[in-house]
Parts: sequence; structure tokens; C-alpha cells
Amino acid sequence: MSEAKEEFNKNGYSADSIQALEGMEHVRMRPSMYIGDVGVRGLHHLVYEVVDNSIDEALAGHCNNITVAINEDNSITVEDDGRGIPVDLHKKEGISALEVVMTKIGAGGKFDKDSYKVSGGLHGVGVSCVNALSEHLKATVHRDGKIWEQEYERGKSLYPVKNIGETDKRGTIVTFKPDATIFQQTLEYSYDTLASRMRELAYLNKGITVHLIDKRSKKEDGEFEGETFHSEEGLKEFIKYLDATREPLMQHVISFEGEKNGVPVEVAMVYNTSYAENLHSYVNNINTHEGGTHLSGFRRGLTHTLKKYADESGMLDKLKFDIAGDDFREGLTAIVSVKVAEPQFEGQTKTKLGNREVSACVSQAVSEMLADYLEEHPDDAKTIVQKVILAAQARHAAQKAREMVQRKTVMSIGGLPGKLSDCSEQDPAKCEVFLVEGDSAGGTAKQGRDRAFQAILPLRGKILNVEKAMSHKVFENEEIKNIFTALGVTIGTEEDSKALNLSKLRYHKIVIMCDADIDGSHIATLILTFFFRYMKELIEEGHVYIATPPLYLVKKGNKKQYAWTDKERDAIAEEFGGSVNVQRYKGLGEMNAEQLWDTTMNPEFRTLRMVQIDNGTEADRIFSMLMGDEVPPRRDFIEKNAVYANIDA
Ligand code: 0RA
Repeated sequence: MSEAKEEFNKNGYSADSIQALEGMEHVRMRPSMYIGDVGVRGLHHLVYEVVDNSIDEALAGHCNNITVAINEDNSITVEDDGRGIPVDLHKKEGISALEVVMTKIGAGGKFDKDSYKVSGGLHGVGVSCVNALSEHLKATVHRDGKIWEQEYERGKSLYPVKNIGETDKRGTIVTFKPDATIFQQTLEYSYDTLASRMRELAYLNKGITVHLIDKRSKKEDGEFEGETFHSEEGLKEFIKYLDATREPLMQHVISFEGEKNGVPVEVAMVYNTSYAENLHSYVNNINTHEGGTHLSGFRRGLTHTLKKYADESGMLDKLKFDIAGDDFREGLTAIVSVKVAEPQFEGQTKTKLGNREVSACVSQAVSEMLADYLEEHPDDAKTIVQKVILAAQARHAAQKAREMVQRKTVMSIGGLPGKLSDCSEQDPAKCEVFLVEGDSAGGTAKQGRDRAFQAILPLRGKILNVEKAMSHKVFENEEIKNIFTALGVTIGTEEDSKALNLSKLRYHKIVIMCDADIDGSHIATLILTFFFRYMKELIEEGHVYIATPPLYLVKKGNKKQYAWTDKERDAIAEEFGGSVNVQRYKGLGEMNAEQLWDTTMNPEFRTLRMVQIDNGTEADRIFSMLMGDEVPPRRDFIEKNAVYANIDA
């Protein structure tokens, strides 16, 4: 500490404590810089940040159980059975180490030189950020036979760390309540969102047990709702979980676990009978949506090893066309998880690993494990190579079909689908297109819309289930061709046959408008599946929305009001008093153009739900489950996965 920093100002703060204060103040002033956003995601991010500290403690070998409780008031308690955050005097800061961890930005576990901190939230910002963004936080430490405690409000300690009793336990307990002035959109935690993440963490860190308890709801037996996540086999089991509704092409999940040039690498993969490629990659437990060097290392190792095996087996001898990288990954589900001491994250969402050295580590690991497996399982090896050859054939067919779509797209206005009723506005940022189920509802929407900026594309009945179709069939499908041409989106470049080109996107809002019944939600799910598999960037960039038509019209005399839920309907009926007339809308077709505009299309009154992917790995599993052979709770799914975005956010 320099002398200047020892000086105190008139309020008694040292320069150091002012800096810390500024750090915490800065978090409150610019929360998005630290946790991404202050909406639903940011709210959940707080939990991950706290849990990550406990995961680190478990990875260091000192903790087995982590319990996350959603309390009745939507505060969160995270408890672990680790060594407990140290409470002794932190020499440099002159306060308890616990207080340093809780109130200094970037303190983390830095004072512990032995800790190999690899976990850490998306932004790796530490628990002090959570503290700064909580109206109240309480930290309790069980350590060396004593219980220690400190509380904070908006990141400021209310009293020095104090001893409150004796204990024979060890561990850290943190309870925090997010600050309502920061998280203005919602303070309500989603059990499913937290459950997906805890399940993912259990698979990624085998041996750790994570308990999730929802104290807001009780089961019939009086116990709280909750689940326990634990995996003995890690990624191997994760793959089985992800592919549960797919049909495997081989006997075993292939897996590797070890260290390559000092980088811990875990890989697991299996081929199934589907046509989808499902690669998931993680760095320090963070899902790297944009991939990066670890993923390219995986691809390289896979292609190299399989190609070598196929060449040597002679199975490619009579092949008349080339085999591309993509062909090796059709029907492949794989997870790559690496731990990197100083990860460099790049890309738009900072979820792309940049560290060059990691590529070779993963590529080596994959080559080794795959070569061994192919050697030991010649039947599986043959099945895989046959699948690759089929994929290459299908790709050639798809290429032709795609060129047809492309040619149409390039032909500008003349090439637009006949069924599209376009808008007059030219600026895509101001334009919306409604994908409407059925010609008749399409007609109503066409009458009701504001033609200046709203376009209508009616879709006939059920669109193709892309989950079960090979990609050339997808590109040959009339409705799907119409969607491509109407949106102005093209696909495929020289290097990457699946790359999407959004630069000519003609509408920045794409609104799926279906009946508010089971059939309607099935159709919405089919359309979503198509977007998820073929135009994922469109969802990721926030262009895809679901319209919410009302379920009821309640009338009395000349008073009328729409209702979106049964509860709303009853409340309106009560407000009107006496006998009311309730009309139930069974579909969009029962509304006239004016009603459809008023309730569902008019930006001033409608609610659009933006479709978001909060857990890409889980979303992938859900789509394959929904659209596979088993008949599923599709409606539930849509409700859960479409986050309510306030009107035209
Ligand atoms: C650094 C050193 C030690 C414990 C921890 C960090 C620790 C931090 C957290 C955060 C949540 N749970 C935690 N558990 C432990 C202790 C070092 C020692 O005892 O020698």
C-alpha cells in the first residue's frame, strides 16, 4: 500500500476504501456491464455467480454438496459444505477476508494463491457484484468450530463480521434478495431455468451433488418442490440425457477425460439416426455458444480420424463426390468441456474461446479416443462411415434444392412468394412480418394490419417437421421456401454450407401468430423448430416473437373487454357485475379484422413474447423431444421458453 493511499479524507475513508466504494457504486450504476442485463437473465445470473464460488470450492476438492433454495420471497440461499470463506484479518485491507470477498470488486478468491479458479460466471465478476445488486445479503460461515456472520445492504456492510455461535459443520451460506430498483422487469425466479443450469453443472462437474429447493411451492406430501442433481459419469451421462429421445447408432457413448498440455479436456459423443448436428461446448462451465478454438479442435480431430479410418477401410473407393466436414457431423451429438486458466472470450456475446493453444489439445484428445474406439468396435465404425457417406449424398441433393431457393431470393420483388402481402415501408428495422396459420386467418390479418409496416405471410396447415426430415427435403418444401424468400435470408457460403446471411433480412420482427389452442401451439412449435435448426441466429438476435391472441371477449351492454387467462376473464366479469356474455375465441378465425388488430397486432396494446434461448443445450434436447416420436406437452414448452417481453421492447 502506498503512502498516499493511507491518507484519510474528511469522512474517514481511506483512498482504498473509496476505490472499493466506487467499484461497488459502478456495479450499481452500470449493472449490465457486469451481469449482461437487468432482465430475467441478469436476475438468474446472480444465482450462477454465487453457485460458481461453491463449484470452485468443490473442484478444489473441499466440497461435495451445494444447496440452492428459492425462498418464499424470491430471495435465494446458496449453501455449501466447503471450508468456509476465511474470516481472519485480511492484512492489506485491514478487514475480515470475508468482507473483502463480499465488498471488493474483483477480489474473488485471489488472496488464496493455491486456488485454481476455473469456474466463474459468464462475466466472472464475483459475489461482490451480487452483493452490490442486492437490497440485502447475509453471509454465514461455519469454520473452525465457529459461526461467523455479516450482513449488507446494496453492497454496504451493516456491521463488522461477528461470531454468532458454535458449530460442528463447515461451509458457507449466502442469502441474497435482488434489488427491486435494479431489477425492474421482474424479481421472480424461474424454477425451470435454475433447474436446467444446476443439472448442467452437475453433468459438467461429476461427483458434485446439487440440490434445488423451491420454497414457494409445496407438493401434496407437504415437502417443498425440488430436485437433486448428481452425475457419476459426467459428460457420458449428459449425452445420454440429451439424446434420450433419439435412436443411437452405436453401442456406447465415446468419451475422453484427461489433460493435454496442461489443459483439462473432457469430450463425449455419440451418433444417432437423426440428421441434426448437436455440438455443445463449454469453457470453465460456461456454454460457449459461439464455439471457438476448442470446438474447432474437436471438429478437426473428428474429421481427420474418421477420414483416415474410412480411407483405410476402402469404403470410400467407389465414391463419386467429395466428403465435407459437415458430413462427418450429421446425427452427431457431442459435448466438449475444457478448463482454461486464463480464457480469452471473443465474439458478439463473448462466448467464443480465443486461446489458440487449446485447439491442438482438444484435437489430440478426440483423435486418440476416436481411433481407439473405431479400432475396438469395427461394427460401429462401419455404421458411422456409412452414415457419413449417406450424409454426403444428401448434401449434394440439398445443394441443388438450395440453389433453387437462392435463385428465387435474389430475384427481388418479382421473386417474393405470391401469398406474401408485403408492407410499404422499406427500412427492415421498422418492418414486421406475421407468419399466420391458415389462409382464412391470414385474410383477417391482412385486413386488420397496418400495411405501412406489417406484412402477412399465411402458412398452409402444418409445416414440415424439420426435426425428422433430411435437409434437402427441408429446402424442397414449399412453405419453407416461402419463409426463406419472404424473409430475404440466404444460406450457405463457400466455406460453410450452414452459414446464414442475415444482411438482407427484410423484417426485424418475425411474429408467429397461431390459434391459442393445442393445434395452434403445435404449429407454433413446428415453426420454432424450423427457426431453431435452420435460422438460429434469427432467434439469438431477438428477431423472433410469438403473438398472444386473447382467449375471451367479455361483454355487458356496450362494455367489452378482452381476457387472456381464465383469471382475467373472471375478474372482468366481476367488475362488470351481474350476468355477462362471454365469448371464447377458439381460433384467430373467430375474430374480425378490427378485433385482431386491437388485441394482437396493434403495437400499442399487444404483447409480443420474444423467443429466447436461455440454455442452448437444454433447448436442443427439448426440440428433439418435442418433435421426435414421442407425443409431448408442447404447449407447456412454448409457455416456458418464450419469455414475456413487454410490448415491443
Ligand atoms: C478461498 C480460500 C478458502 C476458502 C474459500 C476461498 C471459499 C470460498 C467460497 C465461496 C463460496 N463457498 C466457498 N468456500 C470456500 C479457504 C482456504 C483454507 O481454508 O485454507
